[in-house]
Amino acid sequence: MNPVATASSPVESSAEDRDKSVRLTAAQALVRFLQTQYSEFEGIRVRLIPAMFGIFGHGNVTSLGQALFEDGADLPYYQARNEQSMVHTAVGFARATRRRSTLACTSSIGPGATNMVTGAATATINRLPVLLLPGDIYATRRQGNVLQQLEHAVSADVSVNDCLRPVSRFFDRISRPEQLLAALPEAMRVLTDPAETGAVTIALPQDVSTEAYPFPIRFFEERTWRIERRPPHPASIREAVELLKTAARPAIIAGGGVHYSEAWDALRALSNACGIPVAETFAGKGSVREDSPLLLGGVGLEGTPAGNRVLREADLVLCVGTRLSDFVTASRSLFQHPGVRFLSINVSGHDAAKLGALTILADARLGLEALAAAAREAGVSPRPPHQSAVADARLQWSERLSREVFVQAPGEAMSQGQLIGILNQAAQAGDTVVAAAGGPPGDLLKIWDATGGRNCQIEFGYSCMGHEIPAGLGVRMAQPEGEVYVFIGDGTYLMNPTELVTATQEDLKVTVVVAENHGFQVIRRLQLARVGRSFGNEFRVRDRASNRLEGPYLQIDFAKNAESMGARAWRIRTIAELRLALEDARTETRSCVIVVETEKHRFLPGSEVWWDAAPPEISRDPETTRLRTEYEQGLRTQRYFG
Ligand SMILES: Cc1ncc(C[n+]2csc(CCOP(=O)(O)OP(=O)(O)O)c2C)c(N)n1
Ligand SMILES: [Mg+2]
Repeated sequence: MNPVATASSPVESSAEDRDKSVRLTAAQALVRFLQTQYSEFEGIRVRLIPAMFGIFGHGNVTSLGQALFEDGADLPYYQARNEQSMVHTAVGFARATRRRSTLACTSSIGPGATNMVTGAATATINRLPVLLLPGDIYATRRQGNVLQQLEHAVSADVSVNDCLRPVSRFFDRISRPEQLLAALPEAMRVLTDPAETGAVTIALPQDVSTEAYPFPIRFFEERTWRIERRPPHPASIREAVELLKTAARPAIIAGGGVHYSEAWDALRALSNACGIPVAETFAGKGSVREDSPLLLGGVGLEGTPAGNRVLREADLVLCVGTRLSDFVTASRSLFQHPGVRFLSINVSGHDAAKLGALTILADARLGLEALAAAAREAGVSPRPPHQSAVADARLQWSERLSREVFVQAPGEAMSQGQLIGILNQAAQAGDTVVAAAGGPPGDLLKIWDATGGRNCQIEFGYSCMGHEIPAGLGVRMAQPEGEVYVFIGDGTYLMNPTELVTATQEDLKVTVVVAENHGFQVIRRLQLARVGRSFGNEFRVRDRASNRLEGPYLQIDFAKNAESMGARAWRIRTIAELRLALEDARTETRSCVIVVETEKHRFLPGSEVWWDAAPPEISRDPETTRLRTEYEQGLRTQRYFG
């Protein structure tokens, strides 16, 4: 089923009906309201919230549960296994629809609600809309303290749902049913505002959500929320083009905003016309849709050495739709040109102003188009020395890839780099790979070829282990065609495999590729680089003598676990087996889990940048002390840009 395609028939009421009202409970009003909300972008109208996920408890079963049963014909209800997961599903769905649409998530009070906090943070940090509907404690309070109520010693009106405030872009607690009349339109506005969007939380006290109120009929009329493109101010374009005219080594950093604004063509046009190379962030991966001599790949800590070399020497950096996190800027140590200037196109003033940039507060496409037009008028053209430096950096990296990454090291298991290479070859136009934590996101940023329609959805705003499988379900709900590859480590699989049950229940096929490297290996790699000792990161049994996790590696049957939830599973050791499994998986209708034994301590070449992750200032271990000194040297490369 494709919930995006679900649309109710228009609800139109006559002028005299409009002032009439209908008595509904708060939950019934909410369910009816959600069924008449649409978003519109570039003339395409879709249901803003086409479905609701949930897990019922005493906080929502008699209210929203009843309302969905009686009034929810156009709001299909999906059951999740864990409240955190359902928010991740909504995040995956929202990203795949490029923020035109999202899902609602209902939870009971207490633990169900707090389980959503991590999902909410994932949504808000990634600037992706989700609607959260946690149950809440009684408003009347005549019952005394209810099951799962936190009794705050000095703030009687605080409930655990207040934990959702800092991770929400809008929060309201409905202590009277009629408050929905104000709260819900504001919730929809925030969800559809490109600059403000994120998690929106409407907390529903258990008693209030079953209470009735005469809601005006007009409240339930269809409403379309236009997602607008903000045009740039001409003055900011004039200033920006002055910078472009004089720059000798300009470079672009393309972030998630390029995708949300569908600015791919505008990006390519500006890049080609002015000869500006493009590096991509995690969220911006795939911004350059066809291979180009100006595509540098990833930037920053998990970027390519090619991208980082060009950015290191850039004298003008044009940041488009990016939050410029430390992974992108290498903790603000990447940009080393003494006179480097920054230009930012962003819908969010907060992000635009970072690094003391000259800001173009605008939609990415409109900003890029205006800049390209102004640059053409000003006669900005490619600079040949810059072009050849870019070509040289690209060539060096691609040679290194064939020499060091896509080759089998003797006596070793398959490397994660080889695995990604095979998966990339198997992927076709319209397929999507999803990743969030462990080695996969960084390695995908570095070597996944996202051109030719092989989409890459990396959640690296929160880099939340456990996001991936549920998010894959969300992608599948938005994209009925093409394979959805969820690429995760064994640690992430163990944290949250259970939405595979939901995949089976709803016939939402995902293909999970698990790199089994027997531990939290990316963190062990960091530990060795910054502390110098391996401790507590591998999946090994306790060694009695050392009393540490240094015994034999655990034997975990991931395939059996996946099969128990209705998936088809493979255990893979060789490249030939992997190719065959991926072929079979494409024709399989069930969800698939391909468990690949990968070399534990073999990593991709580094990105050749520094990162601010500090070793301890004090240690009795000379190796740790040495690493601290090395770190402090790197600290000198960190710069202040305003
Ligand atoms: C919920 C959560 N807890 C902890 C972390 C910190 N963390 C980042 S990567 C990682 C290891 C992941 O292990 P695995 O999935 O096996 O991937 P690998 O590192 O082996 O590639 C951990 C613990 C996180 N990102 N998310
Ligand atoms: Mg692992």
